[in-house]
Amino acid sequence: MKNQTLSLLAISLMTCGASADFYYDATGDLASPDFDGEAHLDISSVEITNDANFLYISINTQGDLDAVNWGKFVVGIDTGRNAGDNSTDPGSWNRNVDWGRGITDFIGSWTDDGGSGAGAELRSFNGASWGLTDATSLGGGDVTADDSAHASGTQILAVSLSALGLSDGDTFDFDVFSSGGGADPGVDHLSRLDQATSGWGTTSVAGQFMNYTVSIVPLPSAAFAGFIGLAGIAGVRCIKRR
Ligand SMILES: [Ca+2]
Ligand SMILES: [Ca+2]
Repeated sequence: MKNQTLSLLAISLMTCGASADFYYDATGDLASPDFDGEAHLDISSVEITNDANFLYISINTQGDLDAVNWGKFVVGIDTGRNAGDNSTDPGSWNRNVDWGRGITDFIGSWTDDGGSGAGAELRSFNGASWGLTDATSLGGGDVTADDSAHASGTQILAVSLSALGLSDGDTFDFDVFSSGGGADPGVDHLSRLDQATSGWGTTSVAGQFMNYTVSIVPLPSAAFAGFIGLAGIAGVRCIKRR
């Protein structure tokens, strides 16, 4: 049994890159009194995984996204394909955010339709200016948003690896923040366990970005997949935190 346990551990370590990476955040790290009661903006964790074509990002919050009719979630990404940009407009989707560094791409997403849907857009910096790569309203397929887990507080996004210029083995840095409309700050940043801003009128400042490495693992054979399934390790997670 001991040898089997060790073998299963070895398998889990080998397949870790193919399962979701889990990045936790503190809860209750929103400034009072401005953000009191805004549990749907309180990020508790983010999970990222990928397949051969897409990056999948689940942003978990403390609230019920079906119970509110507003809320934005922005994923800032630095792939390193150019020096990046830290401008507010549009580098933080016009929000009052200081990334503390340049980013090359961001996903701006919304949940503010009363729970009946979700949307997102993908914008990228080419080294000189920002451009709109795709949006759910355009339907190009490079970015999608899923509201199926809104009741449990989760915003699910998918973004094309090729649109980000990423392939197997590439590592990128990222942060995620929640926000409201207009020039609101990042109410909660995944990159910070403490308060990122003191209130609606104050610029939020990101902490140290986290990173994710794209790992495209060939599908296991049916027999091997069955073994993994019986072993019950499908839920293995790589837990990361700055
Ligand atoms: Ca939080
Ligand atoms: Ca935080």
